[in-house]
Amino acid sequence: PPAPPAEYNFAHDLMQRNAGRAARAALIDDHGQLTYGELAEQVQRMAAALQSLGLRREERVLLLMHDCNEWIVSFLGGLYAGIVPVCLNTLLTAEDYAYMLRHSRAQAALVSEPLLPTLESALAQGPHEIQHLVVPRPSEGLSSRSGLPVLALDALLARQAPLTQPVPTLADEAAFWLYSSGSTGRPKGTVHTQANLYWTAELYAKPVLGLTEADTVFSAAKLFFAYGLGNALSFPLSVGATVVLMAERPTPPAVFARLTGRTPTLAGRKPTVFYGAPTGYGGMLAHPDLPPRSEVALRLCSSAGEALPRDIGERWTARFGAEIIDGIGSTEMLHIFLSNRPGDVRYGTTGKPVPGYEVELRGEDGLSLPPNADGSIDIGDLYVKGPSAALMYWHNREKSRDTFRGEWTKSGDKYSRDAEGYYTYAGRNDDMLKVSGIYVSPFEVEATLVQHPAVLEAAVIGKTDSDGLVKTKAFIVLKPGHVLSEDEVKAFVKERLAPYKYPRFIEFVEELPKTATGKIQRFKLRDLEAH
Ligand code: 3SK
Repeated sequence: PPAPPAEYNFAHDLMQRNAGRAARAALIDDHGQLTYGELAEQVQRMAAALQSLGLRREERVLLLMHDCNEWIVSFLGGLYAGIVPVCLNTLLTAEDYAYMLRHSRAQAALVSEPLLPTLESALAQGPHEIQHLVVPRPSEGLSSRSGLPVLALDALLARQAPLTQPVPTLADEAAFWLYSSGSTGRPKGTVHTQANLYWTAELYAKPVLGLTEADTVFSAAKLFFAYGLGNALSFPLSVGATVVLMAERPTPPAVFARLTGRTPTLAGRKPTVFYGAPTGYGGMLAHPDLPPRSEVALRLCSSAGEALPRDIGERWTARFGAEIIDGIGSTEMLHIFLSNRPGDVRYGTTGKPVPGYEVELRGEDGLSLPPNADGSIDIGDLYVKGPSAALMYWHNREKSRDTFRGEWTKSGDKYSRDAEGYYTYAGRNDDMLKVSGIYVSPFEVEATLVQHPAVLEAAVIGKTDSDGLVKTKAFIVLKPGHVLSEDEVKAFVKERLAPYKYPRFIEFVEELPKTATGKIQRFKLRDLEAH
């Protein structure tokens, strides 16, 4: 595909591509539908609305919403006006948001009403520059204890004249941020350009997934994840497809209702493409209400977030006929760069590099590992090169330098390659765990566990369950004379961290294995689990 011109606005590009599809359904959420014509107009009104609130090009606006049509209107409206949406994970705590408010210096927040109380606690925790809160479909008389004005998104849009010309942004201009978490330290504000959205759609969605305007797509992964953003925004809107959006958690019953077109707004329309994560596929296959093949219309499924166990892929395909295309991407590369291909799926592997990207396996000396005589490559650190890499982590030179190395980006994953060129996941090279496709730092969970008055020490590792999926396990040493139940431990963590970070397995032990200098030897605990 050709590189976009130096002056390039992704939202405007989408409008031009879809100019001939004004009457076709673009978005269907829990409340209703927006056609491509309506979407374009709303985006232009949103751009004007953000400007009317005093936001200027390159300033940031927080986007903290459950998936809905307004999420996409807000994101694209920001891009159209050169205003930078900072897309936040809706599952985090007030402490997390307080940091992001300070770090991003966002000037306004677009927030779903159920998330407002947590954001208000964050606003109360320290300095921030938020001047307006904008809420889609607020309840009557909604106000904020922060004292900031609360504006109803619909009314705000209705007052604007659409901005008919986009702000002339550059292809390389900072367009939006996603926060990425690491094993230590604060989340990193990953800054992406206008062109990066174009590249992931051109290199992955069209040639690998073969998305077309005939598709109706549905992503269990939410829009605030890089995976969900491509799945349910940039990919389908690049080809004129229809997107199904769901605000609630992707439980098996909620996903089944969409796959079978059974919600009131879908009225029988069934997704042809579904994107999920391995835990979600495993949960659905085990659920008693799993629909029969005749009730769904899937032609293709996608998986990312963690390696898809072979058995889950095989059972899903046996049930529905559709293959699951497993791939790996990253927040830093915006989407998938190594992937299986429809018609060439090797379950248990992550497939081959996506054309347009190059990958390299490097040894501990940082040099590319040479292939063995049969063409295979032993386990090494995965590096990737491609046009959708982020610019940097905002205000974090050290971590930016460590990850973005010239044309190459360090993924933090370990991989091997077989003689036929298929890549297989071999773990992380930091201590990060991926649980249900979301990063969890064992150190953060340990630091929370030891805050409990009965806990002396704790160590957290990943434990592979019977489906081959990684779950967190905590080993806990109690203070003498104290007792604690597993449920109490789980509740304690859930109250203090984003709830998905709580340990799924708990074992109380007398002591933890340590080095002579007192460092916890997590590898010994991992070995114990494995045998
Ligand atoms: O987890 C992944 O593999 C992934 C895929 C696409 C985009 C972002 C991520 C982290």
